[in-house]
Amino acid sequence: MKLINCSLIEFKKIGSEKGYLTPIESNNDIPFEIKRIYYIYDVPNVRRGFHSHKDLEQVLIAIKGKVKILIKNGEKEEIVTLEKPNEGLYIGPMVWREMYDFSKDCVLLVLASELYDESDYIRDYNKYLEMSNKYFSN
Ligand code: T46
Repeated sequence: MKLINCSLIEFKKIGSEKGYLTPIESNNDIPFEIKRIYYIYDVPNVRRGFHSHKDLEQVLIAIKGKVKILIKNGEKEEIVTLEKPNEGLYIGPMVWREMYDFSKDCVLLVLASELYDESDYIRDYNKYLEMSNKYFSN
């Protein structure tokens, strides 16, 4: 991926005649310790997100269905379609994200490096541009 602080992670997919299993271990399969998980589902035709995080690291996985994720750092942007339960999108600090086009059945699982903290969010886009310019020019 061309965006700094973002990458796609392919998880193991262990299959047999019984179906598939994907294991995810803190620090092994993803680059941080998981302190929180949450999931987003039953999303109507709306866009969510519209923010960046100052420090939080997360991995987004469409464990069911399909969703598009727009990620940008002020200069570059990229759209990623998540639709495989064994694929995760790592989003590190200072990346703006918007999630949209959720399929009806989509369940978006998010693994996060920290507990919920509203003060880590940057929800104002102009403020984000100002802060990300400084962050990425270092
Ligand atoms: C992100 C994207 C991918 C909590 O109380 N605890 C939590 O752990 C979270 C994540 C949210 N909330 C509350 C805060 C809001 O009152 O749930 C409400 C909805 O959260 P928000 O509008 O931030 O949801 P999204 O879908 O825009 O963003 C979420 C995450 O908040 C965010 O960190 O990166 O998913």
